Amino acid sequence: MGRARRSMNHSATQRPAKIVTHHFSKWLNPEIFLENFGHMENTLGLLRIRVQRGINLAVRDTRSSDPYVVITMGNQRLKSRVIKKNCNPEWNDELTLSISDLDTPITLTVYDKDTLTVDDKMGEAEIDIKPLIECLRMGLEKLPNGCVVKRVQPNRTNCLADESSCVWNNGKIVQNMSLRLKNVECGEVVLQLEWIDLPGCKGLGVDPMV
Ligand SMILES: [Ca+2]
Repeated sequence: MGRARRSMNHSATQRPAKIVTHHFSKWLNPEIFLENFGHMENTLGLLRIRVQRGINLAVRDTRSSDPYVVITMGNQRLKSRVIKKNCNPEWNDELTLSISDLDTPITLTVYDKDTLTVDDKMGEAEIDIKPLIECLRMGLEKLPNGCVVKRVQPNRTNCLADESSCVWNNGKIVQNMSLRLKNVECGEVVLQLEWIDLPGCKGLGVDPMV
């Protein structure tokens, strides 16, 4: 105690310790901040993934599954909550990745939560953020709400189940997509992507491509 007090008194006469993180905390909710701090120096921005729901997911228990979503990018791994006994779950969870390299693959995997055994896989898909990034780099401003900026068709190289659209929504562009899960008999996941610029980060830059 005495030692601690001496130390405090001593430091009071010195310059206060530099608080590195403070000015970021004003801009972020604590959850995002804790998930992403540590990558800031190379970060372009954040990608918020709203994992909305699953459709006709595979059965991995007797009659149903207890599905949750895991999103991985490089060494980041984010999990949604578990919805019990439901192959058409409504997660409505927001998972936020810190993006430092636009070419690092983003993988979404669905698992069935089990208590006594290892969780079973229920398929996976890649999330392609390139169309959204292209839209953001157009530097668009003040479009009418709901205005479609870009449409992306399902093809062999993406995992889209249906046409996906990048839409102007309250001052931002969001991309709505349904992903068809691979390496599984059935199932789709519906989600929405949104880019978040961070103060102090490099950002995406506006065209031309950098
Ligand atoms: Ca289970």
